[in-house]
Amino acid sequence: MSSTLPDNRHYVAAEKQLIVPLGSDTESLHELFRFRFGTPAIQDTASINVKLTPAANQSVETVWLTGSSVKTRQSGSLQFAECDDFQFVTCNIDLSNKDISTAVEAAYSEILTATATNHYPNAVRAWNYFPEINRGAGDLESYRQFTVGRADAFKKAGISAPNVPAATTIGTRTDQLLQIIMLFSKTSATNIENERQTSAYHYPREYGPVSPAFSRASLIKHATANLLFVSGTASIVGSESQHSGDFDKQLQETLANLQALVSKNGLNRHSHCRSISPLFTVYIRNDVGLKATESSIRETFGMDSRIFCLHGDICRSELLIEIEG
Ligand code: 3EB
Repeated sequence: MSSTLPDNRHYVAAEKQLIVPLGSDTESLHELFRFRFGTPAIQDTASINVKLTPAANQSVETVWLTGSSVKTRQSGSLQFAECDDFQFVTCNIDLSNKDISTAVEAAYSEILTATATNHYPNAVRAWNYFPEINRGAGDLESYRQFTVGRADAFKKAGISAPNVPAATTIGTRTDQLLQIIMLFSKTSATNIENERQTSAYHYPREYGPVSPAFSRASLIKHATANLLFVSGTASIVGSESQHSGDFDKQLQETLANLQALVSKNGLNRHSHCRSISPLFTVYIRNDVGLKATESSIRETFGMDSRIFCLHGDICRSELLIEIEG
């Protein structure tokens, strides 16, 4: 399927978001992959119906475009969508009667085994969505059990820090479904850490039996564009959550983290003569602060920022907001 690229520079809180128009004229863009949030479920190999609802009750889709042709296929429990440079791999695993760490280990191992020998060797980005992320106490909390399964699979695949991908891990509120979306690339990525935050893969023991296997961001320097994938970012300084229960302060701390990440690495958009409007996905526990979030992001990153907000649970129960970019 091909589509043309509208001028989306001033597109605000759109139903459709277009990103990654990689180095091609706008006439020949092809759809590589589509995230659907809160839209009627459609089953095909090049999209996923994520079990999160948009906060403003509009339906939202994120469409990834490429200049090269696209092939899709299915193998085992995995779906693949591939173009010249990138490959999306997705799975939907029914968690009924399953232990989350075992299910995650199996899913990640299937993905990493299937991709170990293919043409897209670099794991750039992962999105993980599953229900009841904060259920259970201490090390038995679902999120922590998730990190155990993920760590086992990366270890078996020989992928270790700092080479773990950028990631988002968010709790859903319906269905017993583990949804994993991974992006692989031919071009190698440079992983980036944040000087305000301890690397997640170095978090101390108190935050779980294993440290979470993800990088703060992943940068691909492409012939025609630099692509920066920023992990879900929250109100954490060092390794400690800040401003428990205070939405506004958490929002400001989160934005300070995002800004530190991009400015320290010379990635702030003003250093590029040609950059597309940044795209932010915001995950919030409830609607408190929705308006403040949109205006603060625009103040910090530009009025043309494209923002959409989803209801979801953050992996630490005291955190109310997380933003990826
Ligand atoms: C944090 O900074 C907040 O385990 O995949 C953000 C992004 C968070 C990804 C993950 C967790 C993950 O620790 C939580």
